[in-house]
Amino acid sequence: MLDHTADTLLPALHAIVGDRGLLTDPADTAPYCEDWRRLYHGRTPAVVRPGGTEEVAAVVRLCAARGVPVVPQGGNTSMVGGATPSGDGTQVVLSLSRMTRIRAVDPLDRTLTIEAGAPWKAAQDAAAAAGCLLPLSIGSEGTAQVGGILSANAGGNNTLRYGNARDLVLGLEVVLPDGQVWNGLRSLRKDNTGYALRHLFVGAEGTLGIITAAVLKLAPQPREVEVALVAVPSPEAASAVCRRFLAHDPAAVQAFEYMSGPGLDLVLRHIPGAALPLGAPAPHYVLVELATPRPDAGLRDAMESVLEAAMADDLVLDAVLAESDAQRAALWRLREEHSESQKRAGANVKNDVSVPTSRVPELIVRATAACEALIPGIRAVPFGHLGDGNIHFNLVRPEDWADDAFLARSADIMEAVNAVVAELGGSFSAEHGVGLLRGGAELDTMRRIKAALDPLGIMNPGKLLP
Ligand code: 2HG
Ligand code: ZN
Repeated sequence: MLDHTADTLLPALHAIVGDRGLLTDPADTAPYCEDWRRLYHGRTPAVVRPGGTEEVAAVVRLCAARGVPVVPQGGNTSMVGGATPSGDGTQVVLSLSRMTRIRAVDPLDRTLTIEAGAPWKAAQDAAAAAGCLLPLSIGSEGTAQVGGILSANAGGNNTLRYGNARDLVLGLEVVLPDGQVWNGLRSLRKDNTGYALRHLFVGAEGTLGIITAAVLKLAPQPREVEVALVAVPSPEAASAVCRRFLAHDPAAVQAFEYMSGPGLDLVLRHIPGAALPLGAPAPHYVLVELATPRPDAGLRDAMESVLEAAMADDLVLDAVLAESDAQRAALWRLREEHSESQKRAGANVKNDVSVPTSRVPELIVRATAACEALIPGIRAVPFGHLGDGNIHFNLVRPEDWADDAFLARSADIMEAVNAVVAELGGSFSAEHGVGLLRGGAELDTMRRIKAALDPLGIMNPGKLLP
């Protein structure tokens, strides 16, 4: 740790945020220095927890004046280390977790104005209480915060219908790297006044400034919802079933998720209470959710007729439809517990990749073969958002390997997966953030934007840009 940091920075931070807003004891700061996967480990002289936008701005001004790097952090659920400070103990963590106010809900304009530290679930609940839906839904929504979800441009389960986080943002309030506050909390659906600045900060992982509040776009609340777990013989069949649902009624497909047989098996083995509600295990599964605000849509008939026709064409092996809210939650749990069950099964390598939706089956088949050729016994457990082309191509270590030995092969494994992704015209970073593989004019432009907004390079250094 730098001497000046300990001697004069901490009192200066304390003067801004007070006792409640400053953690310096390593026992208190430790949880902020490690990521959810426990893969990234950092150190920090202080975690600051400002109580409002002006305090965030004052902290950033102070850090800018002293050249101290700032790592913004939300619920700390990143799977790619986006919010973990470096190991040299020089970076201050700025946690938004005290800024949880709902500033406004407007059911007429269908907007929600909310502070960045509110858990996403609180935002969803506020929308629901006003008779609206905040569409984006992800497994970590109880802990992940608004600012983190926007900074990672998270996707989640409903992207095929409503888009990703970026598509839900109408306006932002941002503390810039020099401590200025940009109040862009507009709720306009059309606003062509120059560059769309808000889109710079969404997906920027806090490298250009700190999002402190947002205006989010809401949707009508569904009146009817149907969920089915469907066993399918192949990834190709999974994809074909998705196309059939979309052809039947694109406006009703709320989620279309893929799970591999081995992936679901890990959930059944490692998650207490998880059970397969089908007669026999299958090689592949999909989870379909149909939803509509229409009162008369007949979703149950739609679900049954599409599945029956698909079964007659050998695209579906078996299916179960949820008969209650509890069953719907139990089916979704089989999908949402994939990450946790993989964590419990041993070291794993994650690849958050996307390809054009039509090429998902090829991705699954080819990347599985490539990884199995590389490391016999490796457990390929791909799953995710088939409907929008984003698959979590995760690999768990062979049963008899040590975690460290497996993690030492991470780069080889990622290379094998990414070679397939590249051939299919995909991206190796889809919805989890951070990754950047592009070069040339694209990378050059990004570097210039970074240099223009953050000339001192204090905002979340080392993330996003190599
Ligand atoms: C999901 O879709 C998340 O459940 C987590 O994006 C993915 O664990 C993962 O790799
Ligand atoms: Zn996902």
